[in-house]
Amino acid sequence: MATAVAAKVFKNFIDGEWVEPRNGKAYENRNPANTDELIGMFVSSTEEEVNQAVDAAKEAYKKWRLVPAPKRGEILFRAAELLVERKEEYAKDMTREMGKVLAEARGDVQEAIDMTYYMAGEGRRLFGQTTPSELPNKFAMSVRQSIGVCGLITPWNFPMAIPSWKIMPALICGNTVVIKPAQDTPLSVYHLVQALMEAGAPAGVVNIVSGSGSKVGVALTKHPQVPVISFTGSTAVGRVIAEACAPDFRHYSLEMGGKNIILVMEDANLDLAVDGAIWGGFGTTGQRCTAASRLGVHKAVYKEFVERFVERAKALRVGDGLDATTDVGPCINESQLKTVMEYVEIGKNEGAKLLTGGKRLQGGAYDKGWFHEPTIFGNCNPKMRIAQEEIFGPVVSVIPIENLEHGLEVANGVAYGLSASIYTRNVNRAFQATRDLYTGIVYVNAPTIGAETHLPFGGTKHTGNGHREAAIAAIDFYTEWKTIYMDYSDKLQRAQIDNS
Ligand code: UN1
Repeated sequence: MATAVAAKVFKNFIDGEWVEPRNGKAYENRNPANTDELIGMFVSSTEEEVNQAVDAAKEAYKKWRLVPAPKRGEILFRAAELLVERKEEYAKDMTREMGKVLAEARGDVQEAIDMTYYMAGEGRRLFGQTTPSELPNKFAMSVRQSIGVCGLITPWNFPMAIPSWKIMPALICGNTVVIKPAQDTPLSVYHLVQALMEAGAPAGVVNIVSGSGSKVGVALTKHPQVPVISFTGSTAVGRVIAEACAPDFRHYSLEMGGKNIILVMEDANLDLAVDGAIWGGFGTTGQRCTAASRLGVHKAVYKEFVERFVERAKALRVGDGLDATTDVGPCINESQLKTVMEYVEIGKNEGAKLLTGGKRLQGGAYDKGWFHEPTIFGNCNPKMRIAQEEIFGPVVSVIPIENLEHGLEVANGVAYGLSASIYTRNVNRAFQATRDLYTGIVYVNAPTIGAETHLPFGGTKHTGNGHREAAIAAIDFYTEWKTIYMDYSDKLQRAQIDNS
């Protein structure tokens, strides 16, 4: 039975208004830790709603692009202040709709706060270059120009942080946005947008169209008035988006899967490495693109490390993220839980050694949610599917390694390249690893998770398509360079000819 609490009906947010869907029906958003709890009803929108939102964003763009960037920054700054005030409330709602433990939900809201302040500050920078011309009486510079309506498609695992990574840089650069939140976590996007609107973002600058990837996502990616698409999600969907964007040269940024490794060398501080492996592997129930789903452990410390790691994993308390004693929350939904269970079977069949976990948690309150035991497979061959494919759940594959060279080969021997880490006390090895790990992010003596908003975020190979989120890198994606030559000589000056 649905509880009466917050069974609120959310409409799409278009042109500054909550609008009745023209065609889309409502769907339920339930708490993954307790599916009796209905978080709210959201619109399963269709192409019609997308068109309406894009029209609004296109109209709003005409004025927004001309608002001085420092003024846009002031709006972002006020939005950040509101998020600070509401952090606890928004974090609790996030735990209810997504399942991650409250401390992590607070971190998620904090990441959105950090990004919003950071991009607010960018309003007074957005630097270009000025440089001497090769010709006399001529001036040269480059400036950033906004692009237009950005279609943003965001995932459920960082329900507020990742939307902020896309919305804030898009806005500060003078673009307008239509965002499609993940179906499982629209509420956190509504909260984020609420803060922006109260902070003074004009109508139409940010629009929300909720619903499925197959309807809303597809409609956005093929809309001729949406020149920019930013997507975070699976590699399979990213490929579809790339194909949809290619024919008319739409800009698209893809943040996709990961199969991140922690290398534990024989000289590592093992206590620290175990802490890192637990946090990296089971934080957010392993549902991070940056999760440490592989461990490469030097054979000299393999036995000892694995014993300690398994013991710690066994002690993790799985449950409702709002309960202060919970370490690991549920999987996001039934289908994700099934994927985890399928991979456990795959691992067993491949001959990996199940060291702990391996089962769905059942009985009592567990029956109302999508809980799975923290699971560790040992003695994995790096070519096994559980050591190659992204699982996105609480499953870690441990691979014995011979030495650093072997560890690096294993680390780089996957289709993805998001994050990697090495635990060692040898500075030479640390530098060699930072040089030779072919990933977008490398950590030394820290797990594979924990990126900060003022540094570029993203990955190589099948993780991304060469763009980065966060930091100045995001500004590069949401603007185009315009190079301006100002000739004040009053005569024709031919570059490369008259001055040679
Ligand atoms: C993700 O895993 O999808 O670095 C994003 C981290 C977080 C962001 C993760 N700051 O783990």
